[in-house]
Amino acid sequence: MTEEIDILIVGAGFAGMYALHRARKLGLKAKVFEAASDVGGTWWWNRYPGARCDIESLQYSYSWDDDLQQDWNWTERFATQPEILRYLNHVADRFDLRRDIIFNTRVQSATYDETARRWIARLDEESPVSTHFLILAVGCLSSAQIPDFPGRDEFGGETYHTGYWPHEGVDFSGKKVGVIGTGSSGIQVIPEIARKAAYLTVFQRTPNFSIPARNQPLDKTFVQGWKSSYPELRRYAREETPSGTIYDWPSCSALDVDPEEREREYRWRWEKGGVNFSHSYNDLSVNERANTTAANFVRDRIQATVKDPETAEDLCPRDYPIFCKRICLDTEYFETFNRHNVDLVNLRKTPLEAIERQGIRTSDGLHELDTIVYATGFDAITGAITAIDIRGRDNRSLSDKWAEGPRAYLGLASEGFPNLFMITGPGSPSVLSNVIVSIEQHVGWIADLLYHMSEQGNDEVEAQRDAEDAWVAHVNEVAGATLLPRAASWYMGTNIPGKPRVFMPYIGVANYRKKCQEVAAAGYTGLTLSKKTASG
Ligand code: NA7
Repeated sequence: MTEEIDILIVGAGFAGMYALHRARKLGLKAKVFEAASDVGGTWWWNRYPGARCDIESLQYSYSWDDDLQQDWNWTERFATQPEILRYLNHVADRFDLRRDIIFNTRVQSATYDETARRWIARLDEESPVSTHFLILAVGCLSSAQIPDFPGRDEFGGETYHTGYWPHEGVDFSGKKVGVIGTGSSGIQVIPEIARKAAYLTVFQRTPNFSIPARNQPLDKTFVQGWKSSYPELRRYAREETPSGTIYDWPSCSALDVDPEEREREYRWRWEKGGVNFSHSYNDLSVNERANTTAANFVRDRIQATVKDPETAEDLCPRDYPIFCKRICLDTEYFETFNRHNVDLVNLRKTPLEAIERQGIRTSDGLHELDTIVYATGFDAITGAITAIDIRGRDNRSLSDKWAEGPRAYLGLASEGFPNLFMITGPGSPSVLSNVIVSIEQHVGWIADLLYHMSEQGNDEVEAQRDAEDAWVAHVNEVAGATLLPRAASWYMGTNIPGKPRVFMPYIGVANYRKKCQEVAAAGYTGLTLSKKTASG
């Protein structure tokens, strides 16, 4: 039997949980389907040692319920994965969300029935579900990737991916461990493994810029200050910042000040720790000369920290501008390479040739290992969407439509796929924002649209082709005015062989929000809202 509901939400992370809450407020029958066995999304899967958010906990949290934000007490400046998961469990209990979440169930496909104006979703084992609206809350970094290294399956020891970490944890004591990948996940997990393993070999293809997090316990007075000002701080983050996050925003160019003053500015931000460093000046992401001053500062810190000069040089990024790949935050990452049980293998000098039964072979020989940890990232932003076989009008597949790169109006809806919404989809600020701010904005905007549709008696909404094309061009134009497309990054899809090279996120939270508000105020321009007639 096919169950009939109003809204099917895929994913029970921050986005899906809030979408469920808002759907209930609209009086709609909503269900969430989640592949994991509990809530949390990204934070359910990524439980490797050292996993921690890189946005401050007082900002990386829901703002939609004041009692919730007043009652919950974050304990650290940057919350650990277990603490974020505890928070999401608390939210699930507090708002009784679990009764409408079906766990351990993956949505395999969704097909639009143009006559009924409904989606039919097929699930792992259960009967199909018919839903009026389909909301993809699948996360931007949830489709973990292990590159197709020759001999990958031949390895005789244990293997793990940071994005699929076992719940019972991993005991590295006495082990020879290899980590492949030095993005945010690698940079967080490497110091932790180094402290436990007998020997750690880090296999690095591209060095990354990383800033010390300088995590610390949160001071009660500081927290109280935030809580008492939450309404204004949240409003400011949403409406007036480029990233939905409050930093010490700069007022001038890095080139407007003399080198001594610039050094002082970089140094105090470096000592303060966190992503604040990225916002030292207002042109670091658009002006190459300005950017180089910050990159040089970080390279100098790496050289000053890492004792072996060759290792230090191997750890220095030299072939792309700083801030053009996601900046990493670390706790003693570079210091880890001063340990006697840690070795860095620069895969640019000695490429990885194969994985063998006993370890990893590079061009300079076999590195014998008991355990390999893949910190090799994700098919970001689109991977978890295209993993579902989504078929819209005329049975057209979304993956086919996106073969040359993702296309979505406002990153929310794609022409040919009516009544389907993406939360933090390609073409929205998503990963270039405090993603909770973006999630709340998307869910709120969709809820307002659904309310508007029911008031007007409409039952179908679809992005218009022209509006979508114009939006995709705009996303590219905004990105093209910055240095960001200059780096090979998962923002561009370059980490996945064969993925189209398209800059996917929209740069600018406040501008994006204004644009969405204008669209809604003008009666949802760029979208066709319609009502089924007797003739269909
Ligand atoms: P990232 O940032 O995509 O990092 C993946 C790392 O794995 C990166 O260093 C890659 O090197 C490396 N990698 C990927 N494929 C290969 C191959 N084939 N050979 C060698 N090395 C490889 O993923 P993370 O999980 O660290 O972080 C993702 C986001 O999650 C992060 O920004 C936070 O927002 C949370 P490359 O740079 O491609 O040369």
